[in-house]
Amino acid sequence: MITISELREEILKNDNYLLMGHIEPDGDCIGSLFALKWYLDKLNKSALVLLSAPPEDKYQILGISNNDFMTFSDYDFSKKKYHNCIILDSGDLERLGDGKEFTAECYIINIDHHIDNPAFGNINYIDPGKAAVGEIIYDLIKLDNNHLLNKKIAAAISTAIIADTGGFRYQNTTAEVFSIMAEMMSLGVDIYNINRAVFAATKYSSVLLKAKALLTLALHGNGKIAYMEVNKKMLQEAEAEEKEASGLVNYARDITGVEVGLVFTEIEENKTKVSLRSNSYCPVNEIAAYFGGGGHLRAAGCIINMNIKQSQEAVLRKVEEYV
Ligand SMILES: [Mn+2]
Repeated sequence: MITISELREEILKNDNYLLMGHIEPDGDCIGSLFALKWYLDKLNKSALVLLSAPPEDKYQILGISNNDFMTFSDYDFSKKKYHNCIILDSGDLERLGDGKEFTAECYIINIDHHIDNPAFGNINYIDPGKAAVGEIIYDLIKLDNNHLLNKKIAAAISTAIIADTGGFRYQNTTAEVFSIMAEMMSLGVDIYNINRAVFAATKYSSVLLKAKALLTLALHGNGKIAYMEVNKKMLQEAEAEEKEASGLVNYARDITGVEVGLVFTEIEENKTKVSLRSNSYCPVNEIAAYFGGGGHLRAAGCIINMNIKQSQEAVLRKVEEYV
């Protein structure tokens, strides 16, 4: 792998960057995209963050302006072509969703921390030892001897790290993470309110969906596997969007004695999204990969072309082999 200094050299070689991350962007994705964008601004490099939709309201705390990004629908591909693209936090190119087409003729710099990233870029900087891509952006910015790091960039880096460490609760929380966060706080970043924005600000529809999903909670494999489902009817009744089901898997994983938590979400009648989380030993990224997905050792996902019940049977059988 190239070094962080070599990564910086590569980035400095070009200008006019398209910055993209995975669809349904989480805090690491949003935080690292805008931290990198504002850093490139300071280097007098032009960069556009391209998103499938405007950032969720909770990220308003970062002070993202409408000039900082564009969405797929308002981006006129025929008018301005980008030749250089930096892709963040995306385990593979498919994670860009419809955004993949915008990268077709681009020279791609791929910056990520997913262990199973196939190095799809022309330049790849993949470090699974980093808790968040935000940590890699921090390392990059630090090469410029501090003077480019300001409170706004620090808040974006903090959001990335807080999101991907689950507020410093996951196994990826290292001494390095705390040392970065101490520095971010000394720059005046409001950690309390970022934490609240990322984890505590919950919509009524999300809570209603949680109530419905929890009623389906079941144990399997001598209590080592806990799973629940989210179907279309529940989404409709709660007036919730599918992405609001994303945090539910933690409730399954956090049950005493459980090693693997699973949520099965109905996308279409014969298309089911599976979220997998583990606590201490099960490599859920292997299980997700078996079904065509991927992720991290303790957090992974896949989409299976079967209905919810069939998907449950297939995945539970596979997880049993591990617990
Ligand atoms: Mn991430």
